[in-house]
Amino acid sequence: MASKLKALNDWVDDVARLTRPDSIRWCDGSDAEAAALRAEMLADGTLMELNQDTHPGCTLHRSHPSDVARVEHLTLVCSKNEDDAGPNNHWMDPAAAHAKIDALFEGCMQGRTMYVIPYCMGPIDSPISRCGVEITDSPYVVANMRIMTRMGAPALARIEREGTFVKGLHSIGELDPERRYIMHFPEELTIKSYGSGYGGNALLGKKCHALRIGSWQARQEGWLAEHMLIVGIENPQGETHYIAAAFPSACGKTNLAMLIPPEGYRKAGWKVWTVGDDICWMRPGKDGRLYAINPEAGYFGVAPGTSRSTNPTAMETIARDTIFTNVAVTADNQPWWEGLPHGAPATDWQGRPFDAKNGPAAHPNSRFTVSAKQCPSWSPHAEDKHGVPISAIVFGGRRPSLVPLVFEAHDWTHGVLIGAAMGSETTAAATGAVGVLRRDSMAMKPFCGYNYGDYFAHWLSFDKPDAKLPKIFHVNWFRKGDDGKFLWPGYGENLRVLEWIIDRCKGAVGAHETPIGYVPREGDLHVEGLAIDERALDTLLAVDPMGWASEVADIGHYLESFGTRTPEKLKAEQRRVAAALANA
Ligand code: GTP
Ligand code: SPV
Ligand code: MN
Repeated sequence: MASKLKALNDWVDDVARLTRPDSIRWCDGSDAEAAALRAEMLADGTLMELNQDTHPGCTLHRSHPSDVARVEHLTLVCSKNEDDAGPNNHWMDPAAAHAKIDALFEGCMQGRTMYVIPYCMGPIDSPISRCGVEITDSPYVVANMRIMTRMGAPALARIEREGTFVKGLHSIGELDPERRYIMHFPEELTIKSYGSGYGGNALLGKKCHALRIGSWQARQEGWLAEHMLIVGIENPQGETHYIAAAFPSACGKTNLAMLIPPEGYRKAGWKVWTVGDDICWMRPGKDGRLYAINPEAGYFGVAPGTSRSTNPTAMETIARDTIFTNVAVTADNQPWWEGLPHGAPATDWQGRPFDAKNGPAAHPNSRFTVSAKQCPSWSPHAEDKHGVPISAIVFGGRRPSLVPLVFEAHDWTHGVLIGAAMGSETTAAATGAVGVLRRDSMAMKPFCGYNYGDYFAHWLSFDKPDAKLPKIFHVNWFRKGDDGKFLWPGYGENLRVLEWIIDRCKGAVGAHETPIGYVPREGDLHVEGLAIDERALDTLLAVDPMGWASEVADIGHYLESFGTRTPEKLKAEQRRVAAALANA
């Protein structure tokens, strides 16, 4: 098979000439193709079958022990002009970058099969969706892309109709951390990834296309490509409000997107509908509201911490036909990770007999890949081609101190400042130290494909006279007490905070105005039936003016780090908040 599109055939030929695979396979996305690929991977050990009685259709993949997370220091944005990539990205001149990585690609697929994967990010009939083609020598990548995107014949037909597509070239190479690069050429709509087979480094539709290249395109075309979940909250009256929330990697997006209401809420008739758990593409509709689609078709979720008590919806979703990566297994070959109350690990994520001396049994960034359609709370509107209307945008991160449970921005400009100022402790989703507080504007630090200063200006540009923009909020589920324990129970109980957020959007509940924004007063948040003491709640809702004054001063320095690209309007907003704190 080949394509009707000459540009695609020519590119595939060029890549084959460079990488010299033994054979080329065009992926049509069919069940027969998936079954054949699975059989091959089981035969060569790429996949292992898990207990088919308890986990039908489930398999395990162990990645190379040095290849278990995104590699931010080896991820580059190669724009013509270095300033366009900005200090938030690593940059290389495009010609030098192509030369460097093409030397690695030279002959790298000898003895291997080269797969050509046409895919569509978003519902196949949606005007908001965009297509790409990933060329890879990893069958594991094919299997994951089949779950995570709309892959195969329908995507190819759309690409042939449109004539344009994002080009992604990937090879696992020799999996040598010294010979690993994830490069983006936004002006050429091109991605080149070498030397990693893991997640965001290798499934090029996800972070590379849908966020880094996507954010670049979104800026040019007037929309937003964001690291956000999308969730619909249906109240007992049957109204559904959609919320888009940006939390950094491993900070709770999947969990919030699949939330199970606390018992009292469930009995009263509250329901939660999952639209997306990681990426959100939004654009203004004719009525001035922002409409969002989930460009993905599956979840690549964090396994550790997922259990019947924290996320029963995810547990049900992953009960069958799921690829597990780097989890442990029990003696009877069931997948296992830290946080599961039952079972015990017999074999760790590297395939060694489990020994607590070697660290956790499952890698902290071990993941499941599963089709969104298996999610019991999958929204009936998740495939709407015009997207769902967004009522509120929520920012959040891991902040052990200072930052209250929830607060609301005064207006859009203040909300953009709150998003730009976001900070969070680093997690195992990327290689490097864990638990270090860093700024992660809009949870896009690893994913914004251009200069953050320009990105802030792009966000501000949505504030037009006819726009009916969502209200903006900030949450923090991760505040800790003096004993080092989380003060807020989190998970399902987060619905109480979402209820306040939705009521604020409707003008139906009060708040206390502070220099950092509107904060719920004690009675504004429904805490009936919640196991939390009053002192913890006081701490969670308090605003410490001294602590915030130094935080906001630090935000000022951070905004300066993007020089003249930071919009004056955002700097003025920072000065306004600093002055309000000084007078508080
Ligand atoms: P990425 O897929 O990396 O983008 O992560 P994510 O933002 O989807 O994070 P996820 O929902 O997978 O959660 C990551 C970790 O945070 C898991 O170990 C969860 O158990 C934990 N977590 C999620 N929500 C909460 C919460 O409300 N409170 C607490 N304390 N932990 C939470
Ligand atoms: C993240 O790190 O934010 C993820 C996982 O969602 S990865 O696909 O590896 O980027
Ligand atoms: Mn993510």
